Amino acid sequence: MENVLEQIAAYKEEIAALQPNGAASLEEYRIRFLGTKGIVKALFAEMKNVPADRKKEFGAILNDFKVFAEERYDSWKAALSGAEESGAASDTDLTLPGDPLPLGSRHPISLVRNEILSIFRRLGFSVSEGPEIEDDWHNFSALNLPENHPARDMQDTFYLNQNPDWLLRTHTSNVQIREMQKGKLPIRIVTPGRVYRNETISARAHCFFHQVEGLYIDEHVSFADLKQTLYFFVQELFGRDVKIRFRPSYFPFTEPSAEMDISCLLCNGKGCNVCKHTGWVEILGCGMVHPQVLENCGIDSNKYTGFAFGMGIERITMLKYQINDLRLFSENDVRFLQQFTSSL
Ligand code: 2U9
Repeated sequence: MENVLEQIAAYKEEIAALQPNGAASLEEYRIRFLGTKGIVKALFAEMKNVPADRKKEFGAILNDFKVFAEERYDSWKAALSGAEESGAASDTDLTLPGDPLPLGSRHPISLVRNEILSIFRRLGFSVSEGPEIEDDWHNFSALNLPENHPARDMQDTFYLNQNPDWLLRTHTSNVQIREMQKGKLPIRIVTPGRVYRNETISARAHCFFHQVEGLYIDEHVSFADLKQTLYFFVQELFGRDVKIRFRPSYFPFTEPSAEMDISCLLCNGKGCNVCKHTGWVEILGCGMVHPQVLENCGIDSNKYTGFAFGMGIERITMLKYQINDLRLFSENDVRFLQQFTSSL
């Protein structure tokens, strides 16, 4: 019996020194001490070998030990489940880096728009935006396109059923008109945005697309300022080797008007399918703001002059990334969209 008492004292010391550090070691403890084939059960089985006069004393010591072993188990278990709830001491290693979420990529139109805006920001232009649903005056009349003007036919328009004076803007020039009406000069803005035209959808045309237009109005603004600004712009966008040329054109809102070509990026001006063997590709339209447009917005055209330009972002994106079908931009096919990365 003395041996057994010594053994119980040793077990008590062992248990006092134990610190199970997870569910697995706690279960190991339970099986070893409290299980049906465990130490406590085995010690109770020793009872039959204890002399009758010491059974009471042995029983009390054994009971104490059993209660001690059970209490230890209960308190460890409680501590462990509390710790698991707060995330500690579980099998999860919280110091491991998390599983990365799959990152999307920017739409190529957004990438090129951001690149264009960043170039003009560096030249001192600020970005201005306005409504896509517009009234006839801000979209047409103020821009020298009075009712029944043949130039209105150039841009087939979506009108709203509720009110034939309302339409989906056909260009972002409505933003410039609204800015000019505020009467705060000088003005140096670029206006990115979505525009709408009633066109049959094909590889080369769509019923909506994106533009960036620009406007600079101050005293003494000249066509030379326009040329230098746009030259800087294309060199930044396409590289230092790009060449430019201006061709005379006609827009009702600018006079004189021009279209600007750049040397073909694919064949370096030698002639290919993209430039239709001319060596040049058109990228934007521009001109000096028509004095009548200035007056329409309350700006004194004797004192102020300005230049304006407009470009389709889809067209520039197609040239930059050699994309041959406009419809790819609005189909949201991830196999197409995943191919574009940029820091902007
Ligand atoms: C104001 C005055 C003048 C903006 C201009 C163009 C020439 C032009 C086209 C390029 C391709 C439209 O997207 S496109 O189809 N734009 O050629 N845009 S000058 O002129 C303005 C704008 C606002 C107050």
